[in-house]
Amino acid sequence: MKLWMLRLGFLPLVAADFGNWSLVLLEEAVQTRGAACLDGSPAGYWIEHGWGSGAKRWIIHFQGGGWCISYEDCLARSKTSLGSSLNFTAEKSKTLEYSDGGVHGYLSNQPEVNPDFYNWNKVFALYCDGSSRNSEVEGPVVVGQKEVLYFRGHRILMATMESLMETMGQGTGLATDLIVGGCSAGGLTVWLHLDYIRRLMPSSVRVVGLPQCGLFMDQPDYQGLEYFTPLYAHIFDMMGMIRSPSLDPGCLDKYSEEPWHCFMAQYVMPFVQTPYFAVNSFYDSERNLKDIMVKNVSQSAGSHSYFLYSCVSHCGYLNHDDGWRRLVVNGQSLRGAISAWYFHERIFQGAQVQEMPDENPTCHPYGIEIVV
Ligand SMILES: *[C@@H]1O[C@H](CO)[C@@H](O)[C@H](O)[C@H]1NC(C)=O
Ligand SMILES: *[C@@H]1O[C@H](CO)[C@@H](O)[C@H](O)[C@H]1NC(C)=O
Ligand SMILES: CC(=O)N[C@H]1CO[C@H](CO)[C@@H](O)[C@@H]1O
Repeated sequence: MKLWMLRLGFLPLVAADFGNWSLVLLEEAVQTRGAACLDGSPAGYWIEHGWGSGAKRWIIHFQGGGWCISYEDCLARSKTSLGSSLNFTAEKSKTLEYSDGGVHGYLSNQPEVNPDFYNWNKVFALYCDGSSRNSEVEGPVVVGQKEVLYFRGHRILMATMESLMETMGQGTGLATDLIVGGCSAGGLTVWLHLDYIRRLMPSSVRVVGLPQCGLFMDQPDYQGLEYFTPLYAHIFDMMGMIRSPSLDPGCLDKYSEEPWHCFMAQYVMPFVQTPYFAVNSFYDSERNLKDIMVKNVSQSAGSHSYFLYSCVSHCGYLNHDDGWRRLVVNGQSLRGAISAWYFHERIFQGAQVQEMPDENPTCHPYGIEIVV
């Protein structure tokens, strides 16, 4: 799977200080659950504890980074931080500064940037399974003569949520709020597992989803090429996804002949019951056809919210200090729409269908630096 590296070129002048963020490695869960990255190392997440009015409120952001599509590809990935925790500590600043746009925008701890969520507990869940937390193969897979791979995305999801629930229960007492976010393969993680996470949490916790750019459509692209569908059908089998307990039961029922459908957001969307606010660009990967995306999202939405925009961007707006403040669709900024939705239950259903990418003057003028 190629990595998207969009509009690179602007490095911040001052290195950010991520002193309040610490790494949690889920070491015990390797033994107890078999929750492991592709290479067998423990999964993990970065956490910044909340304070004041945010002390019992939580955001978890699921990091993205595509998928691996064959044993060889997964083996190559297992030697990087998208498949191994070996370098998580060493790569702290890089990850928190750039991955999916980093811990900016809705993950910022600055009240000017992020007045609603700045003091919440924030979790940046690292992505090391290559499956949007959906693989489930019991034994290790031997590749070549001696190399071993683990497909344990579901177990990582469980280990992560268990660890968070334990932390939530310590000190401040039970959490009141949980926003489940993510971009790209992390956005797909939200679509796939939001209802399951809802069921894991005590009912007193308000849980909502904020998936960004996790819609990879089952459609020929603008060049007539079928890109995502054959890919997903293949990795669904290869990674044992049918055994993932967090797949949507309603979707599996409907697509029992071809369950790989339930690894695609557009087919899962109509079954998602937990409130969500979908954030997606039409031009994120050049592979989406905008009219079809609008139709699909709007027909599935019901009373859910969505914010569809025409900027050339994959991840980056939700996690970008400037982008998330300035991007406007139908007279409403991304930040403002999410705030009104979360705190005043105002549904926002905005899709800006424009012929030309970046025609909207509130698209970021100088490019957003992100690595997915
Ligand atoms: C760390 O958190 C404190 C509040 O507990 C905040 O005042 C400070 O700005 C934070 N530091 C950084 C570098 O984010
Ligand atoms: C860890 O970092 C070293 C040094 O940059 C690199 O050579 C190695 O491939 C990395 N390994 C993983 C698993 O990320
Ligand atoms: C609700 C809706 O519009 N669903 C459509 C989404 O896209 C797929 C593939 O084009 C269609 O089959 C669905 O009918």
